[in-house]
Amino acid sequence: MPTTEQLLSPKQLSRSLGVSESSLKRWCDQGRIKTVRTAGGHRKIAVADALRYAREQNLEFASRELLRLPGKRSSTTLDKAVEQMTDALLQGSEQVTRRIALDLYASNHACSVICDEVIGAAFREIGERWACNTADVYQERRACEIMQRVLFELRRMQPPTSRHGTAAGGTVEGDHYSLANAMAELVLRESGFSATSIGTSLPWSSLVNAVEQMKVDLFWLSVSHIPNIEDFVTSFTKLSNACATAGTALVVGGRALTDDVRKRITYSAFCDNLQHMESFAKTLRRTPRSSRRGRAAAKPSSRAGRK
Ligand code: B12
Repeated sequence: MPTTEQLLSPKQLSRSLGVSESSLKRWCDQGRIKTVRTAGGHRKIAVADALRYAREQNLEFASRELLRLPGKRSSTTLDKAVEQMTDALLQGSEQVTRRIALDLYASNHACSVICDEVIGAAFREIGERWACNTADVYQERRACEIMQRVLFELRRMQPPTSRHGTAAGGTVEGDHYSLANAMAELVLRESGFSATSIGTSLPWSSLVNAVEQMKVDLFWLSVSHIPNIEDFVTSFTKLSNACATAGTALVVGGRALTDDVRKRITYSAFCDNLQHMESFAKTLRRTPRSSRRGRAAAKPSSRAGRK
């Protein structure tokens, strides 16, 4: 499996895309495909940039080839992929799980769709089976470990980017749910943000420090578990105020943010899922950070889930 940093020659890439080498060199020179020059003046293309081009142009088979996925595609529909991924995760098969996720990526599905509609759905099913005692605790935990690694691999496939702004986020102390947090980072990176997860189970004071010091355009908080609602609401207000002062949009999501909790807190956008956050992030892309200062967290502004 190639890494995103690995460089391809125009000849290698033209073969993957099924086009002539001269056309490919022309596209490189026109800036349609990001190209670097070696010390000797030869054009080279990073796998990540080649993949991005293939995904933009809907070149599914080229993407598969660039990822060097062997054999036939694993899944034809998202529903089938959910079924296959649930089985693979419960069986502890990292190889099959990776293959399904990368196949979807190579088939040009957005990361937000893969996360919401396949991985999220597979974990809901695993949660059901755990609740009905048809899946053991170790199977659930092992599935999380596998998925963390697969998400990291998808992240490595992405080209480095910060074209549209900066983002950071995490979960608050007592909330150990790491997958949605990693997915938020992945999806924002795909939306062109330089996004950094600052981790899970962080003290509120540290979240506030991060907002003040990192000065990002968007701060996300994933909330899957709230140990004490009163404490949560009080501490959340401090985070919200810090975001308002910094001109940072505060985006929240997660199963623990029930209607009752949401009525008591202020944020820029609540998102039911990652596709909603992706839409919201797009609305921020053209707004210069300075013009949002002082009002981002004070007023809800998302079409994805206005408070
Ligand atoms: C894995 C898991 C755990 C793991 C997580 C480990 C890890 N490294 O992440 C651990 C071991 C921590 C765990 C513990 C517990 N769990 Co648990 N867990 C799950 C499970 C199976 C999957 C959760 C998950 O990661 N899903 C994948 C993510 C991607 O999906 P998601 O959370 O639905 O998130 C989506 C949206 O909410 C949204 N979203 C979420 N966050 C954000 C953030 C932003 C910014 C945005 C935009 C969107 C967004 O987008 C996501 C993708 O669509 C769920 C099952 C379920 N139905 O969710 C049970 C589940 C949540 N757990 C449950 C329970 C009961 C527990 C425990 C109480 C068990 C116990 N007795 O100890 C503890 C509580 C621990 C705690 N203090 O937090 C119950 C909750 C029931 C309820 N009514 O609340 C569930 C529903 C299982 C069940 N069917 O009964 N759990």
